Amino acid sequence: MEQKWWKRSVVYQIYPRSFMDSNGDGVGDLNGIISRLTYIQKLGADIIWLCPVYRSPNDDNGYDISDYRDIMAEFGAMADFDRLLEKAHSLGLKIMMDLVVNHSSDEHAWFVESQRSRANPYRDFYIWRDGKKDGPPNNWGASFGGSAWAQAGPTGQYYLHLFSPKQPDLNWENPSLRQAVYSLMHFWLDKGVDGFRMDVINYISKVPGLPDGKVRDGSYGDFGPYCLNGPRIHEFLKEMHREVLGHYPIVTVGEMPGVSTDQARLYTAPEEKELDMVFQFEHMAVDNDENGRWTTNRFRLDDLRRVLSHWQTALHGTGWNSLYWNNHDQPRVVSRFGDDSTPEKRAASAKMLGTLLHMMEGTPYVYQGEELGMTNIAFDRIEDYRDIETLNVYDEYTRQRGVAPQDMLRRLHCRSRDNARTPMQWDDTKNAGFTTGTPWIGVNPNYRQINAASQIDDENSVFSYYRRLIRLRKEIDVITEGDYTLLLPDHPWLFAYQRTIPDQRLTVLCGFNGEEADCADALPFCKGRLLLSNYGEANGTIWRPYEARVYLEEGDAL
Ligand code: TEU
Ligand code: CA
Repeated sequence: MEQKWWKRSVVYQIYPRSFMDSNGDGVGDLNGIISRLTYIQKLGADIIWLCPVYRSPNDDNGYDISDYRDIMAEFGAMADFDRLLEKAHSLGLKIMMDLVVNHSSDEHAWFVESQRSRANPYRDFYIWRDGKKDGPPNNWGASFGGSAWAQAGPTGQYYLHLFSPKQPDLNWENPSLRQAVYSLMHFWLDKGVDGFRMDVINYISKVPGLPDGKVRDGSYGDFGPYCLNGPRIHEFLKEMHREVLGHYPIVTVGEMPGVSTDQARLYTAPEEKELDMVFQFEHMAVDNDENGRWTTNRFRLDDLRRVLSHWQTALHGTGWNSLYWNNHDQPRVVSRFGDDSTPEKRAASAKMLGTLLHMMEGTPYVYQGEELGMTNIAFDRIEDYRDIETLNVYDEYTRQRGVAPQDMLRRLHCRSRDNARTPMQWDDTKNAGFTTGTPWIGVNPNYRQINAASQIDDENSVFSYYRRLIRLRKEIDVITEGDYTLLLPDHPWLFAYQRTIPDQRLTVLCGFNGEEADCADALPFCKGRLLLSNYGEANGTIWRPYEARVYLEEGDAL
């Protein structure tokens, strides 16, 4: 596999609304990001993934775009974006924009026109259908609850929205729509941005006829089989690559709920000329239960180990993995797969989880605050939550499914997207140094103990450990290129694997043990130089809580 620059890169994801507020209105903004760029540079990340900053009514916090060529008023102006780009580049940081083109906002000029009449030139920029027996065209349910169809305008027709009613799906069957998207992509790439993260990009090709889906739980049909990885998806992505992507030295990652390794290979193999990597979701479902995501269910190490190992071996030498634990849609990993019950276990397990991921093959993504060991939030009232998905699912489960409010709040504490969206914790001053105003969402009260100021100069902090992990990726070839072999596949609490190239062997041993334990099984693999440990040094077979060790063997005789 050719060595592409982004294979040794680490991406830092910024959710602008919650990152840094520069003007005291309680909402993060572009000038706030500019003021914190040197922090990201100190961490050692190479690329910033910027969640949507385009003009938006914020029904889904920017994932509902009303003008792809302008900046959201709350975040600043285009001049601020241009300064951010210039300053980032001057610090050696690249900027990856968030491209949301499966759907737009219903306040986009295209939709405002489209809903006027069947004959409007923009009608076919969206997916309009006649209803059936004065009901929606099919039984699909939307991701944020309710029917995936709504009516607008005087024609009585319905339009498709796989997310909220304010996020109408764009009609990719229409070549004019596709050209309009390619044109906006050129607009940003010609400004010098360095790539795109593409929101639910494997949703853009729908099965003709839009047939009813299987009704699973609740009363709506599943759109998945008819909208994910659809019949023309590769044709569309190859056209996008021909028309846009192939003309710039950029990096692309497709967010692909429901993608398999076989499909991921087709999306990311260089010879396919589509995308560079994908976000898969299998490891994000290991703690679902029979009711899906909305549960307090804990994961099983066997499942996590099996899924991550499968993706490592399936894409080795053919495609490329993105490696992530967190993003703005997921609960925080130290609370989810680690242990935030004490400061010591939180720090140890945060470092262990970082080790487990960053020593794998792929491009790692660090979500804002992950490098500090930031945790989930437990708001005790639904009124403290802000996320449309969280509010809708609380309403559905308490009013329609008979789940007690306190029980549903406990589930939200584990799975709500707002776990990732509380303000970045910069220091122990008011509002964690995020804003001098009233934050748009509550700050986690543990900011006094967990914040950047207390960690950036502490050699033993999670921040400093993440810096070492990121630096190792640039120094040790086997991390980028090595084969993957799972070790001790049945061990009850140790996740261990090896990466090898002819003259280097890396052995990574990560304990999910909550208490100190003896690990004689690990001893045969503890060979070579101890490259990194979250306890500083190794102590034979004694395995401290959430202990991680990385050994490196080098030489021709491996
Ligand atoms: O998320 C895609 C998606 O499938 C989400 O529904 C996500 O999986 C779910 O919330 C559980 O994690 C993307 C964006 O990342 C998300 O923020 C947007 O809300 C969504 O698309 C619509 O644009
Ligand atoms: Ca602000």
